Amino acid sequence: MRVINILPILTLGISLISASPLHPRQAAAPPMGQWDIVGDTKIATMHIFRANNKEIYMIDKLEVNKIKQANGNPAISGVYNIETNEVRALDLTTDTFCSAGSFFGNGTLLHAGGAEAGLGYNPGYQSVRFITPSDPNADWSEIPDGMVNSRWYPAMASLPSGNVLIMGGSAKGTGKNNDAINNPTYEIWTIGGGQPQPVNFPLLVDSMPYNLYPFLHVLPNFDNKQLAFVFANDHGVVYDFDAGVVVSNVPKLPGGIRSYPLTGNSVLLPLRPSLNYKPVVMICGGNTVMEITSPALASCGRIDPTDPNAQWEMDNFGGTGRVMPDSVLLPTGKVLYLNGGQTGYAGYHQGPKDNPLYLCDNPAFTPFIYDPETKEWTTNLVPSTIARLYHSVATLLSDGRVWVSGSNPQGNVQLGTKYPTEYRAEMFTPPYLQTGLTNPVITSVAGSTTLDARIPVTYNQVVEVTITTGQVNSFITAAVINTGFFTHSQGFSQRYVMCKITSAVYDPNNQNYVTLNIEMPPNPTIIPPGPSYLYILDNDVPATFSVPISLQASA
Ligand SMILES: *[C@@H]1O[C@H](CO)[C@@H](O)[C@H](O)[C@H]1NC(C)=O
Ligand SMILES: [Cu+2]
Repeated sequence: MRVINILPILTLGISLISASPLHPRQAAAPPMGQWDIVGDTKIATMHIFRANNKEIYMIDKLEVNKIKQANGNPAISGVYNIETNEVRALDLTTDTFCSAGSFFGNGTLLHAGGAEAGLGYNPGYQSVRFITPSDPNADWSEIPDGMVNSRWYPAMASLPSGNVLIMGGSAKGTGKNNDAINNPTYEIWTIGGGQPQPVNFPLLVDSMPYNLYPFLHVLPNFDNKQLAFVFANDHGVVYDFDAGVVVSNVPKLPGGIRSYPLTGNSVLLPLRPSLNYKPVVMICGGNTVMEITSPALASCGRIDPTDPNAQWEMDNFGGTGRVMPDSVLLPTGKVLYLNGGQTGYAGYHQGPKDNPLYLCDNPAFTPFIYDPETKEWTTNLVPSTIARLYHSVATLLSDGRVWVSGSNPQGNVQLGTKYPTEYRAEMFTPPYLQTGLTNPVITSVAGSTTLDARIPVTYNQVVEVTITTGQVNSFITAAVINTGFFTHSQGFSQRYVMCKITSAVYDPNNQNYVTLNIEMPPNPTIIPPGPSYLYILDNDVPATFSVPISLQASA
């Protein structure tokens, strides 16, 4: 008889290993993972988000991309179909250059900010834009002067209320921020509400000039509070967005500067019921000075910002300095770091196209995988062949692969240069899909066998999920993942919550059929309402696809 193991929540082994330096793998081991060039994005992918199991929404800045929108202007936004590798152009009227996005709890994405007019487009500095990917032929609607003031390089987050936070930015495109253009405020867009008023946010004054695209993570709690960790330059705060007060200051992160143009990466590590959803933030990479030859930071710091004695625990960034790294939370609860370069900082190249001087060079071709539990780095992964520098992105797919695109360190499309405007879409297959073990298949969720439309679930709901397994000794785990909105090394609202599996029963007539009871996250501070995905894994091998769900504030 086959044995089905589920994660024993209360006895989950918690690693007690303290900060470990590198654990080099055997030199002889062949590198793991696989890269495939899969398609042509036709639009440079400065910003992307995945909207369902087959579509990635792409947003660029104003430039003459390969396709046009309906009115004949060059398209700057489109939908990439992962199954067909085809692109559908979307219609915009304002410039989206260095903007941000996040979902409302109702399934509409709010996108905000941008820059000056051109190519038939209006200015986008104050624009807000809405799109509901579940609509047939979804397209943008815009309010060009939606925001009271301008935001280029703002950060955004979905809040526990289902509303969307927009924070910071500057009134103009700039190499680094300055007081004349700084916008040290935030605003909260509410479902059904009108234009919000900006609120002052002092961290964005005292972190000058390195405060653009501040890092922003909503923090779990059991007090129904809208708390977030906000970090810019080399320090951060915990802030209460209902009370409008700083709850605590977090110590300075040593090593250098982590925000644009010395861009590092910040990720909220997976939240686990066994650790009572203790939030640990990991910030990696960046640089010390805006110099082309300056080696990127090879350090990471991790911290629980809610700990009253919060201290940074420093780690080595897998042994390689990186500026502009992207991080993708994998279904296994590990973090994939990829893209970026090993020297310099973010920005366009200097000099002519024929003889450009790139601000960031020495591309980091090899992805790393970080295990937040053991603190080990897996670095013997196959390198990509494509440089992914300024304006490159990556996102997790439904089947556990990672889609990677972009790189465009110039103001206008340039092809045939050392680091061109990059239109090749690439797929990274992580080692967990190369084990030879059979992927589980999800066959129903909450009684529904239609698994490509979002299934509504509520907090704490115990959801019945049926799967088929093909492994001899199954070990089933489950997680809810918000795959986030990616731009400029940021994964806005990206989150991973491991789920309790309260029971697993297999069909006596067919040992491959298993019925699971999976408990959804306990409240909207753990993961805000709106679109997410339910991933099921068997011995760390993800199901053939994950199921789009929609977390609802109430039944
Ligand atoms: C969600 O709320 C936003 C903000 O009020 C609104 O623009 C959008 O139309 C709503 N979406 C749906 C699907 O109701
Ligand atoms: Cu940019």
